[in-house]
Amino acid sequence: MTDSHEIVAVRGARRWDSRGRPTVEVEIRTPVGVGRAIAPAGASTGTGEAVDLRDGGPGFGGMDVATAVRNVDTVIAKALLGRRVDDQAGIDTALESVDGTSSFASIGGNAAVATSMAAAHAAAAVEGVPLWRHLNPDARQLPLPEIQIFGGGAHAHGRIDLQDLMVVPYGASSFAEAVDWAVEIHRAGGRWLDDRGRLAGVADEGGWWPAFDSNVQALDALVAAIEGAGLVPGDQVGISIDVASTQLVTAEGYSLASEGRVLDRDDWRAELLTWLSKYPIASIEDPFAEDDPAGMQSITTAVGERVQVVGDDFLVTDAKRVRAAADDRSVNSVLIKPNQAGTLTRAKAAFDAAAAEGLGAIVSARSGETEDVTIAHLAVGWGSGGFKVGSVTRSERTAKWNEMMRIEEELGASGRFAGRAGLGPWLR
Ligand code: 2PG
Ligand code: MG
Repeated sequence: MTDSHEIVAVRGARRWDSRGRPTVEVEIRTPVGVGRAIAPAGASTGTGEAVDLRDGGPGFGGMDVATAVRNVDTVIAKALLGRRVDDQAGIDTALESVDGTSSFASIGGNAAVATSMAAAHAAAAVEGVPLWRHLNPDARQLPLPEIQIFGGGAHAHGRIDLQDLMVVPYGASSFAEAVDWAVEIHRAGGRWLDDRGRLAGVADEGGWWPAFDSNVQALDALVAAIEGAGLVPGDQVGISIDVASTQLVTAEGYSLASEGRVLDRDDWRAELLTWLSKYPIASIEDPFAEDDPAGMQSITTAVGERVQVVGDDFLVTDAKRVRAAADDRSVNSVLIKPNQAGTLTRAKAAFDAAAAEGLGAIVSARSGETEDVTIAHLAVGWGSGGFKVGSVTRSERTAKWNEMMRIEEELGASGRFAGRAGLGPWLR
């Protein structure tokens, strides 16, 4: 007799992401449960990430995923059929063996992560519980959201150098209230731009695409937006920026193209420290490039007890890199993106390494997303302090916020909003 946990079907399909690019969906069936997941995709990717398999050629800008989908239907299905769907580690190891590279370059990181997440959903479905509860029945914490107000960098054709200008509403009393506040801030930010004729559109993650003259003007506008929403910057709501500075590196140094300035490492550090002292910035991500650990270390040493310093491209959700960064004290928090790792097991190992080393963690979406809400469940099930999804517009973003609000309602009185503690243990 077939076991209710036995994988009886694995199927890939091409779907569309929020940038109009093809992506991989995987569906996994057991006799009693179905799990489905869709791979996200980054734009500002770190070189150490799992690699998405794209077909090249003339169609869809070379971004098609026919080969990755075929891999799901053939080699991946063959490796997984008959396995227990609740053996996440075994499934993820099987994906690694089928692939044979460290970066999933052969089967595709997109095929791997969608398969790994689909298996988790199928296992939860067999048990008849939500994924977060399957991951940890005792989970209680709702994470602190980082919510984008203005988008820039690689997500807005470099109109401004900073990639993500976000808010962390740590003074809110619940996750839902934190989103309420962000919506008002987003509205006030839009009004600020509109009044000055500086509203250029919407960036990739749903934040306003502003026509600012400088990065500092963007920070001024963000402070004004928080105040415009009737909230107190630094007291109720902090600013969070993702510099994504690997994108800024040129042969001459860190280039602020929107301001026509190139800074060497010392001047760049001084510039960042000025921003961090003048503005209520609670969190800064990738302030130095992925290959500049000394830069990361220098800023963490300077501000690490009052500002969350996050490694994204710098750590690419890799447990080994997380442990090395903890030894160097080059970050105090880690961004966790399942598709950078390629499997949930690897992503969880990076998350666990952060926790074991006393670092904070933020489960994060990518700039290319879909209706898939897996990360909301991972954030709660794993006990993440932070949760980064993008802005409060566009359904691929609101799908995640809305799912988190459902989880908060399900937890009811037993739920606990992380608030300021979501910024990680260094900042208590
Ligand atoms: C990041 C993410 C999300 P991308 O850099 O943190 O903002 O962007 O998915 O393009 O890497
Ligand atoms: Mg980033």
